[in-house]
Amino acid sequence: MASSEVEPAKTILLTSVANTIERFPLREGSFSYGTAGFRTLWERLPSVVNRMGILAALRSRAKGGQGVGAVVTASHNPIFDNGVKLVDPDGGMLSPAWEGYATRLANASQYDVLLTVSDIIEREHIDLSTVGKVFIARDTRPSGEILVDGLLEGAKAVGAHVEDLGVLTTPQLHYAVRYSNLNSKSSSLQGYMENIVTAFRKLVELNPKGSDVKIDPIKVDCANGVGAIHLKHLAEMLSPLAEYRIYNDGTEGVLNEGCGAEHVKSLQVYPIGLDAAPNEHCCSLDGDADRIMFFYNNGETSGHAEGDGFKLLDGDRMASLLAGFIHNFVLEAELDKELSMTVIQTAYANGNSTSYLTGQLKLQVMCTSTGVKYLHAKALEHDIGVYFEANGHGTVLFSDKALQLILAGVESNPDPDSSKKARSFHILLQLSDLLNQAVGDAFSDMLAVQIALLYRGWSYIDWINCYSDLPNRLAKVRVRDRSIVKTTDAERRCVSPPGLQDVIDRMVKEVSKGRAFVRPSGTEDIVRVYAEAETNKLVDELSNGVIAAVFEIAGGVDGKQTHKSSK
Ligand code: 16G
Ligand code: MG
Repeated sequence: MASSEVEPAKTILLTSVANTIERFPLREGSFSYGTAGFRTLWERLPSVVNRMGILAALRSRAKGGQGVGAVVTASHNPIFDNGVKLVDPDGGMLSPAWEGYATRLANASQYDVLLTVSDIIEREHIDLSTVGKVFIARDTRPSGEILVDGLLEGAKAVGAHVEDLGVLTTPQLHYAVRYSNLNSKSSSLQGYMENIVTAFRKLVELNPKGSDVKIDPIKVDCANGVGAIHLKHLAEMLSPLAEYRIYNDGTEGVLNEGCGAEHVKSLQVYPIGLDAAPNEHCCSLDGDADRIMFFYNNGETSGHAEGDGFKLLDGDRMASLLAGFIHNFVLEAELDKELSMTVIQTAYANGNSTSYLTGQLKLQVMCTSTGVKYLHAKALEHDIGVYFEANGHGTVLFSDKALQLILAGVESNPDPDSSKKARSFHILLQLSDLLNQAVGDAFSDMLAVQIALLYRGWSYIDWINCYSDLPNRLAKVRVRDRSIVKTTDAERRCVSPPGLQDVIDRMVKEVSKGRAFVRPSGTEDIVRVYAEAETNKLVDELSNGVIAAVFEIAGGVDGKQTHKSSK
């Protein structure tokens, strides 16, 4: 665009921004774009969501008009909350550099919005002759529809072409954005479904035991959320090959109330309404279906009625199952010398899962800070990056180099039955299709786990027997100002307030297999305290000791234990 045309174009854009933000006035500030975007009571959000429409359109224009996503969801939060998160053109999380703009815009007065938009245009050298493209989706929250209106208006005000994809899971939106820009797969919802269904079917056919196999039916708690809608469709497409029995589908219960991945993980109890007979395969999705927890009833009674026999298989278990499964085919395809493979975890990963991955499976393991964006970024540095948070977020990423080598292997070995090596190339190719390459996805993770168990002939009991978790505790402590708690070394060490880490170090040293860390939550106004040790008694002592130290040194207000992993 000629420079003489720039100023009029900018003036027109700013006028249009001024008009839209006037319709969605800021009532109060103090918003911060965290690991999950913005998330709070929905009534606080209309102005924020409208401004995120503006930012999404600017981001798209800054990326030469590539598609950008915006999803309205509050994941596992209560139904009266909502949130908004932006998706970059590669289908991943918004670039950290732009998170600052998001926070600035969300808190700006009407006038400052215009200044901020103008500043973003300058700093990011946005060519105002490009046209932006924004994909919008939302979960099933009743407030979603109202909020999407503001999002849509904001994006349109900045001249973006907007495609409202309706009610989708968060990973479906990430997928749509990624493949709208890559053109290598159909980015439509139908394209998403067909992609995973085809990969799953082919993987069943490639199973060395033959395609005439029985896949264990699975009971799926959908948290009364968006997962139910799309799982019904997926289940129809996969019937009668695999059977999904859907619970908490939203027709009666309330979103995330007494159910969902967060509920089963933190309380270690069955979701409401799902009756798990001994050894039946079960799982729980969260409210936007980007994380999953597996569980079963081992038939033992413990006197703890709600959680009798409850056994959880969390993100660490998915990491160990899928990493071992995939590594096996990398070895058989003789790609291990050419491809780097790494498992990425966070400090919350149970110590015994890490020992299993490094000791038994001989895999490299790395640790990053909490939050999908950190794990995803680290996974991208490797040819095969397996990343999972203990809370069930995660996927497996394949680099371009890995995909090229796998494809070349398939092309030179078109018959998968010709050798073990040939079959491995075919299996790896289908796994790279099945596992969502944009972000962790409860659907593709569920299907990948089913495939791994099928190939191995394993039940959940075999899976859980790979290793036993170290007893661990997770607690919340409310402090006067959680921003004084600062960490380093992937959140494993605390550098502020002074003296806290020394106390933790002294306590950890006293305890066999002890480990503990403290970090400020990115989603709640609290500090989290994690501890693990060889026995329940030791971990209780360690956890209580660290909680007391946080109280004393970081200015505690109140605290409680929220999760016991070993009953
Ligand atoms: C968000 C993150 C999740 C992380 C969690 C930590 C995404 C999509 N979600 O839910 O990865 O584990 O925050 O919460 O990145 P915390 O900071 O409150 O412990
Ligand atoms: Mg979620």
